[in-house]
Amino acid sequence: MPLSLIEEANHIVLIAHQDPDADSLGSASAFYSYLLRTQKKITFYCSSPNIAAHLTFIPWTQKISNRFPLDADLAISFDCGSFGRLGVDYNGELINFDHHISNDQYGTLNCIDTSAMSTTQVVYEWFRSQDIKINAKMANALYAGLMDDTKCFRDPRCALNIFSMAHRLLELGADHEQCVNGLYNSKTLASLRLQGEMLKRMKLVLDGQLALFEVDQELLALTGASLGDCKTVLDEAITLKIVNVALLLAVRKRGGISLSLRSDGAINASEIMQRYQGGGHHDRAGAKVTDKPLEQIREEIISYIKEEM
Ligand SMILES: [Mn+2]
Repeated sequence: MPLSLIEEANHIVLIAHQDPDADSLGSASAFYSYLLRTQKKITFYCSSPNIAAHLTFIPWTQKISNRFPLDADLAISFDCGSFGRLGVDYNGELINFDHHISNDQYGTLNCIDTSAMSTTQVVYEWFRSQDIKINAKMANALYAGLMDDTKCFRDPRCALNIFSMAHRLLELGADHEQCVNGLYNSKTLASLRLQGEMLKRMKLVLDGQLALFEVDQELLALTGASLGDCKTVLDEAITLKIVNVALLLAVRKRGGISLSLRSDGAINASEIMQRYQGGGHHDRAGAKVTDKPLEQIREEIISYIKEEM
């Protein structure tokens, strides 16, 4: 049980993954609030030095440190599908809270529900199973992760349990307006400019079923956007009626190619990304490749997609 590991620990580190999203930060944040009730030392860790400004409405993000404490005797990771996503080479006791289908169970204890729509849902269910009181701060953090991972409840798999959870969290004090404004009304001009350029350059292949995007550092410099800004365009492309899959190949600053794949269910994105040591979910996944040129990766992935469709 996670509870006994937690009870025995003195210094607990909560880990959000590299380049954290609202789900990873929200689940770690809710846990941070919960652990404040104990007398333990807590560190909120993330290896990425800068947290995106639009996510700083999530409670406790100002406490995040990118230095991993040496005296930690328990770490809890949130939304990290693989050990590499932790961004730290820690080999002590580790609880792994996650919902990625590709999670490789790297924890001492793994609390993984691949049917959950967000890691905040896994944490919420765990709090409920332990009769842990959820205060307004925790509710807001859990709600932010749920909202982000369900694309603002637009995911077709949102069922009654998701709306019940949302309802309950709102009753407990989650702030819908703050979450919507933080997650959807905080775009930068650079990211919108980038989206425009990417859509202009989008190629439709496989009879229009695959939307293909390629981004290099020049395009990022031209628009002033970051690599992280590219992914939202994939979600736009998939809303085209004929498009079932969207693929992004982006050249990274320090070499290598960053891959992001979105599927409307036609193919298993996670399986394809696992061929490149990446992973994720059935409908969205990613990987980083350093040993192959972009052209080769592009052609390989197109043929994998073709096989599956
Ligand atoms: Mn997630």
